[in-house]
Amino acid sequence: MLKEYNFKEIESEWRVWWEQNGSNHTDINSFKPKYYCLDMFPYPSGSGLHVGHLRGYTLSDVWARYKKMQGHNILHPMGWDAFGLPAENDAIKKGVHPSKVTKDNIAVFKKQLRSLSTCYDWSREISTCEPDYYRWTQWIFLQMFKQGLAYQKEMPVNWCPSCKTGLANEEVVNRECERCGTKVERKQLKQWMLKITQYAERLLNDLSKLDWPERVKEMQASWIGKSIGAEIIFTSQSQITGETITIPVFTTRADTLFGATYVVIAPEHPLVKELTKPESKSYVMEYIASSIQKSDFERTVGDKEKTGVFTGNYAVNPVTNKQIPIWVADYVLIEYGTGAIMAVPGHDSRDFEFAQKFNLEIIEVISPDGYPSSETHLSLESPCSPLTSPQTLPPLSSPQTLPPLSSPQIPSPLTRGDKGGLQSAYEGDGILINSDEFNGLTVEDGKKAITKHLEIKKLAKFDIRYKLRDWVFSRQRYWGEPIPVVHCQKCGIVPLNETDLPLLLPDVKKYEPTGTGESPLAGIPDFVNTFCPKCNEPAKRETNTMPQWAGSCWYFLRYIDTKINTLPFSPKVNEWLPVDMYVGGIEHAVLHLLYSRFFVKFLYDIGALTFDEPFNRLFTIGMVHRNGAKMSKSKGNVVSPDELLEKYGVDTVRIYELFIGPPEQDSEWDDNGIEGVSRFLKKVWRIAYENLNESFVPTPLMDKRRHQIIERVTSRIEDFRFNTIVSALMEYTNFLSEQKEVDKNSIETLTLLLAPLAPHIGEELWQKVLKKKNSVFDQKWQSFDKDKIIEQEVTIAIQINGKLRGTLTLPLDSTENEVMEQAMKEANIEKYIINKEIKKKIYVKNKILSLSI
Ligand code: ANZ
Ligand code: ZN
Repeated sequence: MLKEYNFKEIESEWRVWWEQNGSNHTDINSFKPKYYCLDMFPYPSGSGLHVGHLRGYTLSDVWARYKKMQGHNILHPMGWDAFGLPAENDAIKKGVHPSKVTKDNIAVFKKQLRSLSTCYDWSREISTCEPDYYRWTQWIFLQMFKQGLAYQKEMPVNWCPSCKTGLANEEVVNRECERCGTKVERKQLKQWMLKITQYAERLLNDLSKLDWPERVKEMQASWIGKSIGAEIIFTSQSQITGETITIPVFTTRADTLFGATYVVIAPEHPLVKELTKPESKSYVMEYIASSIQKSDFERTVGDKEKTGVFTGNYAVNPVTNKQIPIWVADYVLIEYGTGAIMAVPGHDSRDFEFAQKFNLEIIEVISPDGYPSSETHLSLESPCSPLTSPQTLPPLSSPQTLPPLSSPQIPSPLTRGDKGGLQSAYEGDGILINSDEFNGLTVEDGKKAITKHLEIKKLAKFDIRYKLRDWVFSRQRYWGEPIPVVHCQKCGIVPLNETDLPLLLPDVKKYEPTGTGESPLAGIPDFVNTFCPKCNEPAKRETNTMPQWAGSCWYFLRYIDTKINTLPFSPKVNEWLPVDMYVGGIEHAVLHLLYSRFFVKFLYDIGALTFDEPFNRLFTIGMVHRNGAKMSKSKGNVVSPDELLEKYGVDTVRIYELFIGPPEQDSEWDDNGIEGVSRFLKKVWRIAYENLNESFVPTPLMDKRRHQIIERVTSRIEDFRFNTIVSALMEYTNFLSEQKEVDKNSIETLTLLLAPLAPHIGEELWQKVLKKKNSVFDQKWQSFDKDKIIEQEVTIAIQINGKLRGTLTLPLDSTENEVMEQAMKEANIEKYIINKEIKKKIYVKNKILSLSI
C-alpha cells in the first residue's frame, strides 16, 4: 500500500522526536573521539537569512551528521556575532535601540536555522553582546594591555563619514567603507591599537600547519606581506643645523643601488622639514597638506598619476657617492619600511613613471643577458613643462658611457627598445651592469654582495619588513564592548580590576554616532566620570568601544562551556580544540580568520591555551548568485527559504542547497531546479514503500551497485563534492526504481546514505519502513567491499533471427532482463524489435542474447 510522501507530517514528527530525545545535545565528557564542526556565526542583520546564506549551514550540518555516523562525538554549536556596526546601523535605520533590534533579529535567524533542521546544540547558544560573554572579551583585552600589546596612538585613521567611525585597514575595500560603501576619509584620532605585528612571522609560518584552501592561505600571506631586503643609509645635510643626517631606506633590491638616482620620502616623514631647502619650503608644505588627506589606496594604486615635489636638497648614494635629489612624494607610505625609498627608475615601474614625469635620471643596472639595451642610458635633457613641476630641477648628471663588453652579442629584440634605452622599467631577473665591481653578478648575488659591502661601513644591514599593520582596535560607536580602562590625571591609563568586569555598556537613549570623533558614550556623564582603580581620585573612563571583530576572535573557545563564569573558557577547551572543521565565507580570509589566529596565539603565549591555531581545517563556501548577481537584498534578487520550505519541505530544500553546484564555487540559483530534487525524494519514498520485498534476494548487479554507491558517496563526502553526492544518489535511486523488487539491504543503504542530507526522510524510512529502533544518526556509516565495486564488463552479442545486429557492453553477470532493457535503449537494435512480438529468447550469460521474432 502506497503511503503518500507527506513531508509536512513526517518533518514535524521527527523534529519533535529529536528534540525529545535530546539527539543534538553534546556530552562534552563522552568517551567517543571528539569532532568539532563549526560554522562562522552570523551577525544577525535585519533582513534575515536567504537561501544563499543557508548553503553553508546546510553543508556543515551534513558534514556534522556524517561525522556522527562515523562514530564521533560531535560538537556543532551556533551563536551570534551581535555587537558592531551592522546591528547598530540597522537600529538607527529603524529607530529602535540596538539591544532590542539585535534580540529581534536573533529570534528571526534562530527560527530560520531551526526550520532547516540543523543539528545545532542550542543549549550552547552564545551572543557576543551579553555581559556574561563580553566580560571575557574585556578580560582578554586587559591581558593584552598588561602584556603591552594594547596601546594608544595618535594616528591618521580611515574614517567613514557615514558610519562616523574609524575603520581598520581590513575594513576598507577599494577605499570604501566595507559596511556601507561610503568613500573613506583620513582623520587624525587617538586610537587603541593591538600589536598584531608582533605575531607577523608566526602568523605567516604557521599557515603551513593548516589544512585550509590555498587561496585563503595566500591571501593571508600577502596580507602579512613579508619582504626580505635591506636597510640602506643615504646621507644628507640638515637644512636647519647643517649637520649630516642619515636617511635609511628599505629596499628589496639592493642589487639596483647603482641605479638609484633619487631618494623619495613620504609626506609624513619626520625629516621632511629638516631636509627641505628654505626656498622650497612653501610648496613642499602645500604638497604635504594635500597628500595626507588621501588614503593609502589613492596614493599607491598604479593608475593614479604620480605627484611629488623636490626638496631642493640632495643625498649621497653610498656606492656611487653621487649627489642625488631628495623628493617628497605620496606614492611612498610612511607606515611601510622606513617611510623613505631609494628610487630606481630603471627597474621599478613606479619610479620609472615618476622619473619620466619629472625628468629624472634613469640608469639601467640589470639586464637579462648582461648587455645593456643601448650604448647610452636614457636621460631626458629637455626641460620639463612648468605645469608639472613648478620647482627647480636638480642638475642631471652627464650621460655615462657603458663599459665595453667582453664578448659582443646581438641584443635580443624582445628585451630591447628600438631607439635604445629602456622603454619601461625592467623588473625581471638578470645580471648586474653599470655597477662597477659588482658587474656580472646575478640579481640574487648582487643583493647579498652590495648589502655586505655596505654593512662593513655600517651603511646597510639585511632587513625584513611586513605589510601587516597593527590593528586599530577602537571605534567611536555605541554598540560594542566598552574598553575597560580609565584615564587618570595622576596615573595615566589604568586598567580596571578584573573583578570589576564586565564593564557594562550603559543603557542609553541616544546611541547615534556623534561624528566628532568621540563615541556616544562620551556624552554620558554617569558613565564617563569614575574613580581611578589605582589612586581612587576622580578619573574618566575610556569611551571608545571595541570593533565588530573583537567578540568573534575567541567565541569558538566559549562553546565548550557557555555558562562558566570563573574563567573565559572551560579547561576542556584544550581537548576540544582546534576546531576540526570550520565552514564559512571567503570574505573572512584576512579579517576574522587572521584576528582569531592572533588571539589564539596570544592566549597560548600567556598559558591560557595549549594549542596555538584555532582552526585545523577550513572550508570556504561559494556564494549563491541569481540572475547573474550575487544574491543580496540590495540587488533585489533574494530568494527567501520560507516559501520553499512551505512548498517543498526541509529535506528537498537542503538537498537543493547542495545540488546547485560545487560548494566551494559561486553557483547560480535556478528557481526551477528544486522540482527535480522534489521528484527524487518522492521516488525514494515510493521505492521504499512499494518495491521493498524483505525476502527478495538481490541480483549480483544490485549488490554491486549497492557497494558502488557506498564507495561513491563516501569518497565524495570526504572531498566535499556534495553536489555530486546528490547526483550519485539520484542515479542509484533510478536504478532501484527500475527493479521490480528491491531487497532490504538496498533500502537500508539508500536510507543511511541519504540521511545526513535529508534527515527527516532518512529517519522515517529507518524507523517506519525498516522498522529499526534507535535514530538513523546513531547508526554506523556503511562500508563497502572493495572487490565488489570493480566494474567488470563483458561484451554481449545481440542476435536477431540469426543475424548479428549489435553488441552491448554490460556489467559482468547481467541478467536477461538487464540485457534486454539495455538492448531496447540502443536505436540500432531497437528498430528490429520495436512493435514486434518476440517469439523466443535464448540468453547465454555473459555471451549472447538471441531473439526470434
Ligand atoms: C629600490 C627598488 C628597486 C625597489 C627596484 C624595487 C624595485 P615590497 O616587495 O612590497 O616589500 N618601498 C619601500 N618602502 C616603501 C614605502 N614606504 N612606500 C612605497 N614603496 C616603498 O616592496 C619593497 C620595495 O618597495 C622597496 O624596494 C622599495 O622600492 C619600495 F628595482 O627599492 B625598492
Ligand atoms: Zn589614578
